[in-house]
Amino acid sequence: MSAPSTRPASRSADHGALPGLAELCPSDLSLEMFRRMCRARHFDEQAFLASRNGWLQSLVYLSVGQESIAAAISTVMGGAWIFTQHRGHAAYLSFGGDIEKLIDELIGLPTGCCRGMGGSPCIHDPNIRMIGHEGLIAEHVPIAVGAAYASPDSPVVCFFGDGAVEEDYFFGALGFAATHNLKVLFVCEDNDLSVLTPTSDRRSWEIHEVARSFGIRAVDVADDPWLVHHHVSELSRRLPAFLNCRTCRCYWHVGAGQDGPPEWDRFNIVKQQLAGLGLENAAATIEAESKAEIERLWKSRLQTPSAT
Ligand SMILES: Cc1ncc(C[n+]2csc(CCOP(=O)(O)OP(=O)(O)O)c2C)c(N)n1
Ligand SMILES: [Mg+2]
Repeated sequence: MSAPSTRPASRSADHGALPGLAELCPSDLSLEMFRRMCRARHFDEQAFLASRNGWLQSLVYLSVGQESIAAAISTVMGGAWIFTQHRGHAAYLSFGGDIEKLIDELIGLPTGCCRGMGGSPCIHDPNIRMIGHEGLIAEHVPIAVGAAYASPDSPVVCFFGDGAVEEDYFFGALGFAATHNLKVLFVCEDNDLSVLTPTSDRRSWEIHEVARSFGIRAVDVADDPWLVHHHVSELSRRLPAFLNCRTCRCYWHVGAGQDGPPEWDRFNIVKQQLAGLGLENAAATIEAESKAEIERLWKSRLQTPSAT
């Protein structure tokens, strides 16, 4: 029997919505999550241009469209060890990574966060407790679980994609974390694509249900930052836990281009919601300042003598 070809109802910007969360959230927190989204969005819009102009040494994997997940989680779990796979710019920047060091990394300079040797897919920076991956999808998941086993007092946030969860070693890692009650928040950034193949063509099961079958608490929601913040605040009290987060990437799997319009763009939805909360001006100021700062830093780093 062939797999169903239509998108499930869970592929929606409102999946798992809880009405009133944004209204209940303190304004400072709403704006801080948005500030982190802006950092990632405007960084990657500049990375897009730099890649298109041929100024980057490495392949570039953009987080555009997916920024809200790391932005929200980092406001709950700042200071945790962070493991990501190739689409890690938003996590790096949301968890306090240095913008200039990330630009330098993409340009291939020795002043990059990984000395210019890892590039976009392997961001690694011990200064913010971020461990980069090597290239095999999900290979960092057993390593993240091992880190939690070795350091039981340090929580770990492990980001991966919906394609990565199909690797066999992923399941072993999940089971080990459940058996040993390890402090890991597993975060699936579920953009419904493994390169260009949608989930419905790849598998008939849901990863959050697999996590539950191991006895791990799991939720499956869209990438609304207030919703993510709400669930992670609760889940992080008792780890391990699993968050499957439905999201959309706006650009190509790798490089600077667009496959087509995304199903939704959370960044613009959040801006509209902030306006509805009476925070339009504050949000506009945050975005303008963030954009100007990031553009200035990109321009300045691209002009360093060793950048060409
Ligand atoms: C073990 C392994 N198999 C295949 C690949 C080739 N590959 C690179 S990225 C990718 C898709 C990853 O999809 P997902 O985990 O959903 O992350 P996304 O790119 O959507 O963020 C694949 C199959 C790989 N790097 N490693
Ligand atoms: Mg994916």
